[in-house]
Amino acid sequence: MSDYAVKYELLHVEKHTGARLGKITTPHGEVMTPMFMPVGTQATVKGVSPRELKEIKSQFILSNTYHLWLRPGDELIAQAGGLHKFMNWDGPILTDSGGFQVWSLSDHNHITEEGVTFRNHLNGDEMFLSPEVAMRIQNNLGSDVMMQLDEAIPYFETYDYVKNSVERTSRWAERAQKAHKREQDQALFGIVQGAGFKELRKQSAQDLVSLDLPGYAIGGLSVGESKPEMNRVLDFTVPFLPEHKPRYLMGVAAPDSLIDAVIRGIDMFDCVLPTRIGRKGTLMTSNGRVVIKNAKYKDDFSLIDPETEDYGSQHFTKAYLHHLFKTNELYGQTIASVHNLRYLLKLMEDMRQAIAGDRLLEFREETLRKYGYFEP
Ligand code: PRF
Repeated sequence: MSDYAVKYELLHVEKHTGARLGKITTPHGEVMTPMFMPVGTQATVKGVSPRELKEIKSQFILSNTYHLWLRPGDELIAQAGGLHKFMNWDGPILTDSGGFQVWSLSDHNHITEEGVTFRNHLNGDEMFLSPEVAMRIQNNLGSDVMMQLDEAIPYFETYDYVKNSVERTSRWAERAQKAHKREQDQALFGIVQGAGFKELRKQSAQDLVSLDLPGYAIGGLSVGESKPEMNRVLDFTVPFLPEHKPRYLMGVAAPDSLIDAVIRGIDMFDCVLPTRIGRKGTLMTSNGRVVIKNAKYKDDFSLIDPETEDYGSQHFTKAYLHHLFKTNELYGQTIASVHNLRYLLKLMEDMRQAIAGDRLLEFREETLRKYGYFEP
Protein backbone atom coordinates (compact mmCIF):
# COMPACT_ATOMS: atom_id res chain seq x y z
CA MET A 1 0.00 0.00 0.00
CA SER A 2 2.10 2.91 -1.15
CA ASP A 3 -0.34 5.12 -3.00
CA TYR A 4 -0.65 7.57 -0.15
CA ALA A 5 -2.20 11.02 -0.53
CA VAL A 6 1.03 12.42 0.94
CA LYS A 7 4.36 11.11 -0.33
CA TYR A 8 7.93 11.63 0.85
CA GLU A 9 10.97 11.58 -1.38
CA LEU A 10 14.41 11.37 0.25
CA LEU A 11 16.80 13.50 -1.80
CA HIS A 12 20.04 13.51 0.19
CA VAL A 13 21.43 12.40 3.56
CA GLU A 14 24.05 14.76 4.99
CA LYS A 15 27.49 13.11 5.06
CA HIS A 16 28.36 13.70 8.70
CA THR A 17 24.96 13.49 10.44
CA GLY A 18 21.56 11.83 9.98
CA ALA A 19 20.04 15.02 8.51
CA ARG A 20 17.87 14.52 5.43
CA LEU A 21 16.91 16.75 2.54
CA GLY A 22 13.54 15.67 1.22
CA LYS A 23 10.37 16.60 -0.57
CA ILE A 24 6.78 15.99 0.55
CA THR A 25 4.05 15.96 -2.08
CA THR A 26 0.51 16.71 -0.91
CA PRO A 27 -2.82 17.39 -2.66
CA HIS A 28 -2.10 21.10 -1.99
CA GLY A 29 1.43 21.25 -3.35
CA GLU A 30 5.02 20.19 -2.71
CA VAL A 31 7.14 21.23 0.23
CA MET A 32 10.84 20.84 0.91
CA THR A 33 12.04 19.31 4.18
CA PRO A 34 13.25 19.79 6.84
CA MET A 35 10.54 22.37 7.42
CA PHE A 36 8.67 24.27 10.12
CA MET A 37 4.87 24.67 10.24
CA PRO A 38 3.38 27.88 11.69
CA VAL A 39 0.46 27.11 14.01
CA GLY A 40 -3.05 28.33 13.18
CA THR A 41 -5.04 26.82 16.03
CA GLN A 42 -8.36 28.56 15.34
CA ALA A 43 -8.05 28.42 11.54
CA THR A 44 -5.83 31.51 11.68
CA VAL A 45 -2.17 32.02 12.53
CA LYS A 46 -2.78 34.62 15.24
CA GLY A 47 -2.38 38.12 13.83
CA VAL A 48 -0.91 36.94 10.51
CA SER A 49 -2.80 36.86 7.18
CA PRO A 50 -2.50 34.05 4.63
CA ARG A 51 -1.00 36.65 2.29
CA GLU A 52 1.75 37.37 4.82
CA LEU A 53 2.29 33.63 5.34
CA LYS A 54 2.91 33.26 1.61
CA GLU A 55 5.17 36.29 1.58
CA ILE A 56 7.46 34.78 4.24
CA LYS A 57 7.41 31.44 2.36
CA SER A 58 5.43 29.30 4.79
CA GLN A 59 4.96 25.95 3.12
CA PHE A 60 2.69 24.01 5.45
CA ILE A 61 0.55 25.19 8.36
CA LEU A 62 -0.91 23.36 11.34
CA SER A 63 -4.39 23.62 12.81
CA ASN A 64 -6.25 21.89 15.62
CA THR A 65 -9.01 19.32 15.62
CA TYR A 66 -9.92 20.05 19.23
CA HIS A 67 -10.52 23.79 18.84
CA LEU A 68 -12.30 23.63 15.48
CA TRP A 69 -14.55 20.81 16.67
CA LEU A 70 -15.71 22.93 19.65
CA ARG A 71 -15.98 26.11 17.59
CA PRO A 72 -17.21 26.68 14.86
CA GLY A 73 -17.74 22.89 14.46
CA ASP A 74 -16.26 20.58 11.84
CA GLU A 75 -19.59 20.28 10.06
CA LEU A 76 -19.79 24.00 9.51
CA ILE A 77 -16.26 23.92 8.07
CA ALA A 78 -17.24 21.01 5.78
CA GLN A 79 -20.23 23.12 4.66
CA ALA A 80 -17.83 25.97 3.83
CA GLY A 81 -15.97 23.57 1.53
CA GLY A 82 -13.29 22.41 3.99
CA LEU A 83 -10.65 24.15 6.07
CA HIS A 84 -8.49 25.34 3.15
CA LYS A 85 -11.42 27.21 1.66
CA PHE A 86 -12.83 28.40 4.98
CA MET A 87 -9.57 30.14 5.95
CA ASN A 88 -8.39 30.90 2.40
CA TRP A 89 -5.12 28.96 2.68
CA ASP A 90 -4.45 26.93 -0.48
CA GLY A 91 -1.21 25.32 0.75
CA PRO A 92 -0.97 22.08 2.74
CA ILE A 93 -2.51 21.84 6.22
CA LEU A 94 -1.78 19.36 9.01
CA THR A 95 -4.28 18.97 11.84
CA ASP A 96 -3.32 17.71 15.28
CA SER A 97 -5.75 15.16 16.68
CA GLY A 98 -6.80 16.81 19.91
CA GLY A 99 -4.87 14.32 22.03
CA PHE A 100 -2.48 16.92 23.34
CA GLN A 101 -5.07 19.71 23.66
CA VAL A 102 -7.50 17.60 25.70
CA TRP A 103 -4.79 17.15 28.29
CA SER A 104 -3.45 20.65 28.23
CA LEU A 105 -6.72 22.65 28.06
CA SER A 106 -9.60 20.78 29.59
CA ASP A 107 -10.43 19.73 33.13
CA HIS A 108 -11.59 16.42 34.46
CA ASN A 109 -10.42 14.32 31.58
CA HIS A 110 -10.87 10.64 32.03
CA ILE A 111 -9.32 8.07 29.75
CA THR A 112 -10.65 4.61 28.96
CA GLU A 113 -9.92 2.11 26.20
CA GLU A 114 -12.79 3.63 24.21
CA GLY A 115 -11.53 7.23 24.31
CA VAL A 116 -11.34 10.29 26.53
CA THR A 117 -14.16 12.08 28.30
CA PHE A 118 -13.48 15.69 29.23
CA ARG A 119 -15.10 19.01 29.96
CA ASN A 120 -15.26 21.49 27.11
CA HIS A 121 -13.06 24.38 28.32
CA LEU A 122 -15.49 26.92 26.78
CA ASN A 123 -18.78 25.96 28.43
CA GLY A 124 -18.17 23.02 30.77
CA ASP A 125 -20.16 20.48 28.69
CA GLU A 126 -19.05 16.89 28.91
CA MET A 127 -17.52 15.73 25.62
CA PHE A 128 -16.15 12.45 24.33
CA LEU A 129 -13.23 12.11 21.93
CA SER A 130 -12.24 8.75 20.49
CA PRO A 131 -9.90 7.73 17.67
CA GLU A 132 -12.96 7.46 15.41
CA VAL A 133 -14.38 10.85 16.39
CA ALA A 134 -10.97 12.49 15.81
CA MET A 135 -10.91 10.96 12.32
CA ARG A 136 -14.46 12.00 11.52
CA ILE A 137 -13.66 15.60 12.49
CA GLN A 138 -10.42 15.65 10.49
CA ASN A 139 -12.13 14.06 7.47
CA ASN A 140 -14.65 16.92 7.67
CA LEU A 141 -11.88 19.51 7.94
CA GLY A 142 -10.11 18.01 4.91
CA SER A 143 -6.53 18.57 6.12
CA ASP A 144 -3.75 17.05 4.01
CA VAL A 145 -2.23 15.33 7.04
CA MET A 146 -4.32 14.09 9.96
CA MET A 147 -2.86 12.92 13.25
CA GLN A 148 -4.10 9.87 15.13
CA LEU A 149 -5.60 10.41 18.58
CA ASP A 150 -2.85 9.63 21.10
CA GLU A 151 -2.45 9.92 24.84
CA ALA A 152 0.05 12.70 25.47
CA ILE A 153 1.42 11.81 28.90
CA PRO A 154 3.69 13.67 31.31
CA TYR A 155 7.37 12.85 30.80
CA PHE A 156 8.00 11.53 34.28
CA GLU A 157 5.46 8.72 34.61
CA THR A 158 6.28 5.21 35.80
CA TYR A 159 7.36 2.51 33.35
CA ASP A 160 4.14 0.56 33.87
CA TYR A 161 1.92 3.57 33.26
CA VAL A 162 3.81 4.48 30.09
CA LYS A 163 3.73 0.89 28.82
CA ASN A 164 -0.05 0.68 29.16
CA SER A 165 -0.47 4.06 27.56
CA VAL A 166 1.81 3.26 24.61
CA GLU A 167 -0.08 0.04 23.95
CA ARG A 168 -3.38 1.90 23.99
CA THR A 169 -2.03 4.57 21.65
CA SER A 170 -1.01 1.76 19.24
CA ARG A 171 -4.52 0.28 19.37
CA TRP A 172 -5.92 3.76 18.79
CA ALA A 173 -3.73 4.12 15.68
CA GLU A 174 -5.18 0.93 14.29
CA ARG A 175 -8.71 2.14 15.00
CA ALA A 176 -7.93 5.52 13.39
CA GLN A 177 -6.68 3.77 10.27
CA LYS A 178 -9.90 1.72 10.06
CA ALA A 179 -12.06 4.83 10.51
CA HIS A 180 -10.23 6.82 7.80
CA LYS A 181 -12.71 7.74 5.03
CA ARG A 182 -10.63 9.80 2.63
CA GLU A 183 -7.47 7.82 1.78
CA GLN A 184 -7.43 9.37 -1.68
CA ASP A 185 -6.71 12.92 -0.51
CA GLN A 186 -5.78 12.79 3.19
CA ALA A 187 -2.91 11.03 4.93
CA LEU A 188 -2.96 9.67 8.50
CA PHE A 189 0.24 9.88 10.57
CA GLY A 190 0.91 7.81 13.71
CA ILE A 191 2.43 9.25 16.90
CA VAL A 192 5.25 7.49 18.71
CA GLN A 193 5.05 7.89 22.49
CA GLY A 194 7.02 6.21 25.31
CA ALA A 195 8.45 9.08 27.39
CA GLY A 196 12.14 8.47 28.16
CA PHE A 197 12.04 4.66 28.00
CA LYS A 198 14.03 3.20 25.12
CA GLU A 199 12.18 -0.10 25.12
CA LEU A 200 8.79 1.61 25.02
CA ARG A 201 9.76 4.06 22.28
CA LYS A 202 10.94 1.04 20.30
CA GLN A 203 7.71 -0.86 20.93
CA SER A 204 5.61 2.17 20.03
CA ALA A 205 7.53 2.81 16.80
CA GLN A 206 7.40 -0.84 15.76
CA ASP A 207 3.65 -1.13 16.44
CA LEU A 208 2.94 1.94 14.33
CA VAL A 209 5.36 1.03 11.54
CA SER A 210 3.59 -2.32 11.18
CA LEU A 211 0.46 -0.36 10.16
CA ASP A 212 2.38 1.05 7.15
CA LEU A 213 1.17 4.63 7.66
CA PRO A 214 2.43 7.38 5.31
CA GLY A 215 4.31 9.25 8.06
CA TYR A 216 5.27 9.18 11.73
CA ALA A 217 5.44 11.77 14.47
CA ILE A 218 7.37 11.67 17.72
CA GLY A 219 5.19 13.00 20.53
CA GLY A 220 5.66 13.41 24.25
CA LEU A 221 8.82 15.49 23.94
CA SER A 222 9.53 19.12 24.78
CA VAL A 223 7.18 18.72 27.74
CA GLY A 224 9.58 19.66 30.54
CA GLU A 225 12.52 17.28 30.02
CA SER A 226 15.98 18.77 29.37
CA LYS A 227 17.46 19.33 25.90
CA PRO A 228 20.09 16.57 26.26
CA GLU A 229 17.27 14.26 27.36
CA MET A 230 15.21 15.07 24.26
CA ASN A 231 18.25 14.43 22.06
CA ARG A 232 18.86 11.13 23.82
CA VAL A 233 15.29 9.99 23.07
CA LEU A 234 15.60 11.08 19.42
CA ASP A 235 18.90 9.17 19.15
CA PHE A 236 17.28 5.89 20.09
CA THR A 237 13.83 6.44 18.54
CA VAL A 238 14.52 7.69 15.01
CA PRO A 239 16.37 4.49 13.94
CA PHE A 240 13.10 2.56 14.40
CA LEU A 241 11.32 4.77 11.86
CA PRO A 242 11.31 3.96 8.12
CA GLU A 243 13.81 5.82 5.97
CA HIS A 244 11.32 6.62 3.21
CA LYS A 245 8.57 8.21 5.29
CA PRO A 246 8.51 11.71 6.83
CA ARG A 247 9.36 12.11 10.54
CA TYR A 248 7.70 14.86 12.52
CA LEU A 249 8.74 16.13 15.97
CA MET A 250 5.68 17.70 17.57
CA GLY A 251 5.76 21.02 19.39
CA VAL A 252 9.39 22.11 19.01
CA ALA A 253 10.69 25.49 17.78
CA ALA A 254 13.72 26.61 19.80
CA PRO A 255 16.40 27.25 17.15
CA ASP A 256 19.04 25.06 18.83
CA SER A 257 16.51 22.22 19.35
CA LEU A 258 15.47 22.41 15.67
CA ILE A 259 19.06 22.07 14.51
CA ASP A 260 19.80 19.22 16.92
CA ALA A 261 16.66 17.34 15.86
CA VAL A 262 17.39 17.82 12.14
CA ILE A 263 20.87 16.39 12.78
CA ARG A 264 19.09 13.32 14.19
CA GLY A 265 16.94 12.87 11.09
CA ILE A 266 13.72 14.84 11.80
CA ASP A 267 11.92 16.41 8.80
CA MET A 268 8.95 18.36 10.18
CA PHE A 269 8.23 20.62 13.15
CA ASP A 270 5.50 22.88 14.51
CA CYS A 271 5.12 25.03 17.61
CA VAL A 272 3.17 28.05 18.86
CA LEU A 273 6.39 29.48 20.29
CA PRO A 274 7.31 32.04 17.56
CA THR A 275 3.85 33.62 17.52
CA ARG A 276 3.20 33.25 21.25
CA ILE A 277 6.44 34.95 22.32
CA GLY A 278 6.06 37.42 19.43
CA ARG A 279 2.75 38.63 20.81
CA LYS A 280 4.49 39.33 24.11
CA GLY A 281 7.31 41.23 22.41
CA THR A 282 10.13 38.67 22.31
CA LEU A 283 11.92 38.43 18.97
CA MET A 284 14.15 35.69 17.65
CA THR A 285 16.72 37.51 15.54
CA SER A 286 19.91 36.52 13.75
CA ASN A 287 21.78 38.14 16.65
CA GLY A 288 19.86 36.40 19.37
CA ARG A 289 16.89 37.20 21.51
CA VAL A 290 15.47 40.73 21.69
CA VAL A 291 12.94 41.68 24.39
CA ILE A 292 11.60 44.72 22.63
CA LYS A 293 9.94 46.37 25.65
CA ASN A 294 13.33 46.68 27.29
CA ALA A 295 14.17 50.38 27.92
CA LYS A 296 17.38 50.12 25.92
CA TYR A 297 15.36 49.92 22.69
CA LYS A 298 13.47 53.16 23.37
CA ASP A 299 15.74 55.19 21.08
CA ASP A 300 17.40 52.39 19.10
CA PHE A 301 16.83 53.41 15.49
CA SER A 302 18.44 50.33 13.95
CA LEU A 303 16.25 47.93 11.95
CA ILE A 304 14.55 45.10 13.85
CA ASP A 305 16.67 42.43 12.14
CA PRO A 306 18.51 43.50 8.98
CA GLU A 307 19.41 39.87 8.16
CA THR A 308 15.81 38.62 8.01
CA GLU A 309 13.72 39.58 4.99
CA ASP A 310 10.22 40.04 6.38
CA TYR A 311 8.59 43.40 5.70
CA GLY A 312 8.68 44.50 9.34
CA SER A 313 12.35 43.70 9.87
CA GLN A 314 13.28 45.65 6.77
CA HIS A 315 11.10 48.71 7.33
CA PHE A 316 10.72 49.37 11.06
CA THR A 317 13.18 50.30 13.77
CA LYS A 318 13.46 48.73 17.19
CA ALA A 319 12.43 52.09 18.67
CA TYR A 320 9.20 52.03 16.66
CA LEU A 321 8.37 48.45 17.64
CA HIS A 322 9.23 49.29 21.27
CA HIS A 323 6.69 52.12 21.06
CA LEU A 324 3.99 49.84 19.57
CA PHE A 325 4.44 47.35 22.41
CA LYS A 326 4.49 50.05 25.07
CA THR A 327 1.19 51.39 23.73
CA ASN A 328 -0.30 47.91 23.22
CA GLU A 329 -0.89 48.49 19.53
CA LEU A 330 -2.07 45.39 17.63
CA TYR A 331 0.23 45.95 14.68
CA GLY A 332 3.25 45.46 16.93
CA GLN A 333 2.09 41.92 17.64
CA THR A 334 1.75 41.24 13.93
CA ILE A 335 5.21 42.62 13.14
CA ALA A 336 6.80 40.48 15.87
CA SER A 337 4.84 37.31 14.94
CA VAL A 338 5.61 37.58 11.22
CA HIS A 339 9.23 38.30 12.01
CA ASN A 340 9.66 35.30 14.32
CA LEU A 341 8.03 33.00 11.78
CA ARG A 342 10.24 34.28 8.98
CA TYR A 343 13.29 33.84 11.23
CA LEU A 344 12.44 30.13 11.72
CA LEU A 345 11.44 29.54 8.09
CA LYS A 346 14.76 31.06 7.02
CA LEU A 347 16.61 28.90 9.56
CA MET A 348 15.01 25.84 7.93
CA GLU A 349 15.90 27.08 4.42
CA ASP A 350 19.50 27.62 5.54
CA MET A 351 19.56 24.14 7.09
CA ARG A 352 18.35 22.63 3.81
CA GLN A 353 21.22 24.35 2.01
CA ALA A 354 23.71 23.21 4.64
CA ILE A 355 22.46 19.62 4.29
CA ALA A 356 22.82 19.78 0.50
CA GLY A 357 26.40 21.05 0.97
CA ASP A 358 27.25 18.51 3.72
CA ARG A 359 28.14 21.28 6.16
CA LEU A 360 25.38 21.10 8.75
CA LEU A 361 27.72 20.76 11.75
CA GLU A 362 29.56 23.95 10.75
CA PHE A 363 26.19 25.62 10.27
CA ARG A 364 25.18 24.55 13.78
CA GLU A 365 28.31 26.10 15.29
CA GLU A 366 27.89 29.39 13.38
CA THR A 367 24.23 29.70 14.24
CA LEU A 368 24.62 28.92 17.92
CA ARG A 369 27.59 31.27 18.18
CA LYS A 370 25.30 34.05 16.97
CA TYR A 371 22.07 32.98 18.61
CA GLY A 372 23.23 31.23 21.77
CA TYR A 373 21.18 28.56 23.42
CA PHE A 374 17.53 29.38 23.37
CA GLU A 375 15.49 30.53 26.32
CA PRO A 376 11.96 31.88 25.86
N1 PRF B 1 0.79 14.58 20.86
C1 PRF B 1 -0.04 15.33 20.07
N2 PRF B 1 0.21 16.62 19.81
C2 PRF B 1 1.31 17.18 20.37
C3 PRF B 1 2.20 16.48 21.18
C4 PRF B 1 1.94 15.09 21.46
O1 PRF B 1 2.66 14.39 22.17
C5 PRF B 1 3.19 17.40 21.58
C6 PRF B 1 4.33 17.14 22.49
N3 PRF B 1 5.37 18.07 22.38
C7 PRF B 1 2.88 18.61 20.97
N4 PRF B 1 1.75 18.47 20.25
N5 PRF B 1 -1.10 14.76 19.54
